Amino acid sequence: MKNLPPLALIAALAVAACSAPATTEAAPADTAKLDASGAHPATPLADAPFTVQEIADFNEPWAMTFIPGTRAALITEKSGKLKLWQENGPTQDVAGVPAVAYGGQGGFGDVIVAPDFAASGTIYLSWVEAGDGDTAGAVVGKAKLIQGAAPRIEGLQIIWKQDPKVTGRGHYSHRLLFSPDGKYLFIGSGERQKFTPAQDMKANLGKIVRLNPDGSVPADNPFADQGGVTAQIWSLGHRNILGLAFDDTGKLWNQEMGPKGGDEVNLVAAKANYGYPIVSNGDHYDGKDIPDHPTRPEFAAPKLWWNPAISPAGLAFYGGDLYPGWKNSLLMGALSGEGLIRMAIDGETLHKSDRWDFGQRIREVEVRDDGSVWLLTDGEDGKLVKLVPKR
Ligand SMILES: [Ca+2]
Ligand SMILES: [Ca+2]
Repeated sequence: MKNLPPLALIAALAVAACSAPATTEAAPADTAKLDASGAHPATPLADAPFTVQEIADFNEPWAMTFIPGTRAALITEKSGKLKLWQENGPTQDVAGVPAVAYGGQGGFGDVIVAPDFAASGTIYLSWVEAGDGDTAGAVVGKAKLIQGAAPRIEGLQIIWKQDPKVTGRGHYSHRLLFSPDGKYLFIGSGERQKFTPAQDMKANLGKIVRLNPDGSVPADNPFADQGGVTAQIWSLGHRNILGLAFDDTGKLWNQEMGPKGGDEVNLVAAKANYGYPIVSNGDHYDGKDIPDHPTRPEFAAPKLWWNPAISPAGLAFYGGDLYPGWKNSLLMGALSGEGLIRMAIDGETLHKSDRWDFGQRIREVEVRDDGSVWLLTDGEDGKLVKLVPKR
């Protein structure tokens, strides 16, 4: 009996045995300090559980979506082209796309397929439209994609517009996402670098809006009874939303480019106010202070934030098994942060699990139905790349 180790030691050995196996899944205790801070150090790409395979070249690619049940994808180029990339065929230009107001941060934006795409061929696109007096604003349209030797879209119909159009060429956001049940279209609508519209209920800027697939307003929207663009609003107090994703439990997450040192990932709730520009864990780029989130608990605080800035771009839920420990994560690209960030989802909490240093600006993250992760790198020599799991 006296040779048995004390109970505390047995417990410690048991914990050590449990945590010893090599895994990329960071336990909450490992990331608690990072999660509560803006810090998030990058690790070399060589340590990642994948290698990066370059697949195709694009000119300022902005967004992509795989066409369900195929090995093809639609990819927007900011200057105004829509490309149909095929794994086993040529990359084609899709004809019939709208003219876009290209400049600054704007041009062609997002592309997604409708929930009923298999039957209808419907896709949704966002782009920037010029207005009077050097103003501009994002719009969203739907059209039917015709594939084949000469792919094209037909019947393009604009279903939503940023209101009001304002001067400047920044913070359009114009990210699109359908709810998992296919009933609602969510649009990230940036505050157009004008700050105060994010809190203005008479503007749909700085908001996440929720629409029916035809662009009409769902009767159960939180501000539906107020009419006008107010009725479109699902959540407010956002800055520049560049990624939206549902997880497999139906929670909606968004990321947004914050002010200096205030990039955020939020859990999106109806009617919630995320506080910009009244509060932010970052501060204005001109040096002016913005009170941090804890000073105003009535505003919803980010689940995670980054300082220095990583400039988030793209957001995707990962539920697959191709990369060890990634199941139930959010994947997010970083522009100035030049990499890929993985956040483990733990109920309504997120953890800073991985940040890999690509040395390249990442614009878009997409998961194919075989569980493989694909990225678009940013810029005039942008690439479609595939993350090939290491064996
Ligand atoms: Ca996408
Ligand atoms: Ca602050």
